[in-house]
Amino acid sequence: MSNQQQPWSREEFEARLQEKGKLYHIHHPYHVMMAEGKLNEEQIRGWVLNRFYYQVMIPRKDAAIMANCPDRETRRQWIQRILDHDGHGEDPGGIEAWIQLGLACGLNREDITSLRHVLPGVRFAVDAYFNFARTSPWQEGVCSSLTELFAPTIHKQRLAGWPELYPWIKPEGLTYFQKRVSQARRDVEHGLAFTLEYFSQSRQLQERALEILQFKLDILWTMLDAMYLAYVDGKPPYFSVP
Ligand code: AHQ
Repeated sequence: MSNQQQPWSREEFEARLQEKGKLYHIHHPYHVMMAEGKLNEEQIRGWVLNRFYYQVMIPRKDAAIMANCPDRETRRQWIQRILDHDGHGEDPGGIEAWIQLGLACGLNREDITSLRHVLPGVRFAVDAYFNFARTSPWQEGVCSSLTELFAPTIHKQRLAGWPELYPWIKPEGLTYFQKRVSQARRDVEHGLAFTLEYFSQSRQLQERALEILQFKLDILWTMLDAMYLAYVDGKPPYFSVP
């Protein structure tokens, strides 16, 4: 029984979390095609339109974690994530920056913000993340954000590749990715330190942390599965119904 075993050392536990990076959505065919410049304008715009639902739900997910969290010190840290996305003072925030990405890809604001183009599979995956945050202990919500261990790489990959691969996208659209490189690093510093500490109380909790990270990896992968079927395979929902 795993809960009779000793917890892994912090190093071993972190190594097992990091090892999950091999399942990160940077390896999904949709992102591989994106990084190779193989996506057409409709496939890039479809990705921007669908990912907008993920972006607008992130601050609500973070607010749900805060609502569940009685620990003031954690809330003082976590509130920054909401400000990063919703904006604060002069900074319009990441949601507005994602809209700017959409405008730079030739979309109009209403197409993006109406969410009318969000695929059912993307909506279900994102809502699963939001409902997980609302209904799980706040500590599990903290752990679930750790896919950002692997996020700086994918943001840097876009910043490096898109200007040449997708010259039709206005360069100011990339501001979102630029901001996320440092924000993700800062988020992870807090999230990883907390996870290594809290979940190391037992081997069972450490295994639970890996299970939570896998759940979040599944969410990110499934979002792209829905987009691949719709925009690469040309099989959007109900395509087969005359
Ligand atoms: O833009 C992203 C973002 O704001 C967040 C918040 C964080 C979370 O709380 O789960 N995860 C995340 C991610 C963002 N971008 C994704 C991408 O590929 O552009 C990566 C994603 C993540 O790794 O969870």
